[in-house]
Amino acid sequence: MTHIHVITSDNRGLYEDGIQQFYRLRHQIFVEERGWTDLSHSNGLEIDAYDNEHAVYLLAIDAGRVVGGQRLYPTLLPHMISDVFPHLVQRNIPQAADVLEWTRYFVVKERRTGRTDCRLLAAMQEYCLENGISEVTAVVEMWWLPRWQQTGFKVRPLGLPQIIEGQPCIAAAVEISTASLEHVRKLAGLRGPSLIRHVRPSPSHPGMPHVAA
Ligand code: A1S
Repeated sequence: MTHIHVITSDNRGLYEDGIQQFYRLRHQIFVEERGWTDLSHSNGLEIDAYDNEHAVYLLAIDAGRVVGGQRLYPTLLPHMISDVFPHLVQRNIPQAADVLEWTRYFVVKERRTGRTDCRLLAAMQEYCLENGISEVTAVVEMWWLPRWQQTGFKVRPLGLPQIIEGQPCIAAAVEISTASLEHVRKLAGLRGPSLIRHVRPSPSHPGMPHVAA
């Protein structure tokens, strides 16, 4: 059974294997499959400057195996749009406590039937709603726009499309809302909250980590 796990600096110690799988899959998918060779590394792991204590990972894990994932990062810190793609934004780069940047989204090949994808999209909306986030920003290839429309996401372009490595790409902001969450939850076949949060046992309550949905 696949569950979407929330991994932050607080519980990362419980997920070292999952995070290593995520880095390895990112290399396989973004470098080897998608051909983003700038991200290539001889160790077969794709890790960048934003894989630090501020990153939040939402990983789809089935019986210990990572089958999909994504990363959220604070826009108040230097992030990918402000550091690498500021030219894709026409006016001000959205930078606020309630705006996160959304990157490194994928589903492993054998799970590309749409269902894991919708569960990851629902997880993103659910996590953001729970944490008072109003929108997420991302740089995407243009084919994401119809995908987002199908999943009921409201999107505002931050600038005009530009060609990056031969592909038309755009910076966009995706609204976080209960309506979007409900829409994508239906597509994912989910009836309610789905995030798993393993919490590190506190010194006063040692023992196994507990799970909160
Ligand atoms: C940044 C992303 C941010 C959100 C953070 O009938 P098809 O096969 O044409 O239907 C496809 C296409 O319409 C479209 N699509 C997927 N990949 C495409 C590509 N490279 N170029 C053009 N169109 C593409 O989506 C439909 C469904 O795709 P799918 O792969 O059959 O199934 P699924 O389960 O919906 O998975 C979609 C994703 C994007 C998750 C999966 O293809 C994947 O992980 N791709 C590699 C990672 C990637 O490119 N991530 C986005 C950039 S990060």
